[in-house]
Amino acid sequence: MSTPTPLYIGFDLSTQQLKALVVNSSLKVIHTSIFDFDADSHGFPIKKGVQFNEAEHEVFAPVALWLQALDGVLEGLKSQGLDFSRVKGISGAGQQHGSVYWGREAEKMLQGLDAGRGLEEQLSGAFSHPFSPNWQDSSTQRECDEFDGVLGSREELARVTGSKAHHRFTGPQIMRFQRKHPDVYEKTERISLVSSFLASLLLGRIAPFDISDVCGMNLWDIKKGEYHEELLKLCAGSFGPEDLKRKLGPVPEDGGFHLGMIDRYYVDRYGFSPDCAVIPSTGDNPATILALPLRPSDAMVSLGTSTTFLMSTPSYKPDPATHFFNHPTTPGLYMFMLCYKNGGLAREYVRNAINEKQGNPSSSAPGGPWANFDKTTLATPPMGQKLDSDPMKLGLFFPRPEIVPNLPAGQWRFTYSPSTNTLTETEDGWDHPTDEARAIVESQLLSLRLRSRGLTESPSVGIPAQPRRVYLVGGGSKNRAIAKVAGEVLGGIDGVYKLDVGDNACALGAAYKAVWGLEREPGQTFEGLIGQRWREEEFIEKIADGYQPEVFERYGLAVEGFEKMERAVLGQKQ
Ligand code: XUL
Repeated sequence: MSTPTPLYIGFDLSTQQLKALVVNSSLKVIHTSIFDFDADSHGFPIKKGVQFNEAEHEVFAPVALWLQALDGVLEGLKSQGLDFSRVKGISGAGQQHGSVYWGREAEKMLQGLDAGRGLEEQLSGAFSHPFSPNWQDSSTQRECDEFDGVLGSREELARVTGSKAHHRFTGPQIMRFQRKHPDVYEKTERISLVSSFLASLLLGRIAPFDISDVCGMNLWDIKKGEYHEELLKLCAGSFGPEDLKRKLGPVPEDGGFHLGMIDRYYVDRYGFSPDCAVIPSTGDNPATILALPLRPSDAMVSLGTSTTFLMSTPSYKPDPATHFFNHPTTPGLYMFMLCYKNGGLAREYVRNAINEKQGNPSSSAPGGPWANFDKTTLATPPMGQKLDSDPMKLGLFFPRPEIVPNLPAGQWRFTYSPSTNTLTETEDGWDHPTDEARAIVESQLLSLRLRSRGLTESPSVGIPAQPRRVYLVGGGSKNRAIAKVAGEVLGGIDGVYKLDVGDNACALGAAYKAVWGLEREPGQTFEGLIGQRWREEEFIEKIADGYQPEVFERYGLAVEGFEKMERAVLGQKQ
């Protein structure tokens, strides 16, 4: 009998669920198991995976919930008949920025797990604090102001750590925690990120941070590859930076590093092989760029409730409006990220207004409830310009307060004439809500083009800088009208593609990271190994043309008007 081929697990510990994806060495998905926090957990007063303290703008998750979920998701794989003994390696993705506070007995409890009893029962007492602050938390304005100020400016903080201070970033969160709960902080032996917490459970000891996810803390000096002393000092307050550094632990540089073998608990309880290796888990956004062999000039746009734009790039050009992280696998590369609060929800408002006016499309219409929105978008010329001499229609549509740029909820409509460089705030000439279908898609894409333009390169002489390919993932990637406009606005010399992995991109990226960590030849990059095994025809689909010179140039003029419009609106709010 031939030896069974190896399998790899990628976990995704996100806000609302824990998912496990099992792949083989050819990158094919064999099993998927999901533990949905609201639907499948018992004993936690959660809503969409989290709890709230609205008075203080706190959002947090009970850590014991995740213990219950890990056994639950493994039980799910067991009931599907997974032969755990074939699993050679595991990695994971965790919601970024969240922190877990371990008590003094944690290591002992992790090392003494009994396979006859569940993780929740045995580890609920391992934490000095039972909750993990969540990335949706916004309780840290005071701490953010201090972080932004301590090195002289937000620009300088962004230059050092890759981002200006953000409410959700772990440094400001830890700082507030140590102020609010000094006794608990004092009794905290170690602090994990959600990603390293997951790896710790699997290893049976506290795992180090991942080289990419550590950049979501506002504490890591990216260029120097070490914690920034002054930021540690600020964060730790009277407890001092040395104690905090010890609580945070070391950070191995290699994203494919073997942390060690899976804990005995999983061998005895589920039948894992004692030789199954644990590879560092990373953040969910860094894991997303590992769902395909993304090349440095490719862009990924994740069109979910919010919009994220991800690029892998050799250029480090930090700015307070954007994020830079170390690349999760490839030294010398960085992950560039834009993170918007308004994405799918904002488009849905316009879609509903259009359906109200035009009548709901039949449920069998291609595009479903989006049929009218799509038709209207495609029937409207770029920027609503019927004639070249017409002014461009540009707008901002934020049903929720936005981070990029930092503006309260609101809607603003303008016209812009590039020939005279005239920008006017007006609703004259706007046909509501018809003109808004194309305008909202353009508005979201123009913002991406504006903020990524310093990172793209010219593909060949005479062709303007742009991404090579644009990959769309997430719910909105099904929408062909958005794909078409994405190609027109962003370009993409090789076209616009859909990565057909549904909501699985981060778990898949984590599983691929495990494959790479275990099967790489010495010196072989992630992109090299995954690129060799990647079956393009099966995994992606070209859904729209990319670069079209005339319209790309026209949107180039629109970007200038768009930038002016943002500045005008920001000016009104000051
Ligand atoms: C990124 C961020 C979110 C979470 C979602 O900075 O806060 O995308 O990672 O889990």
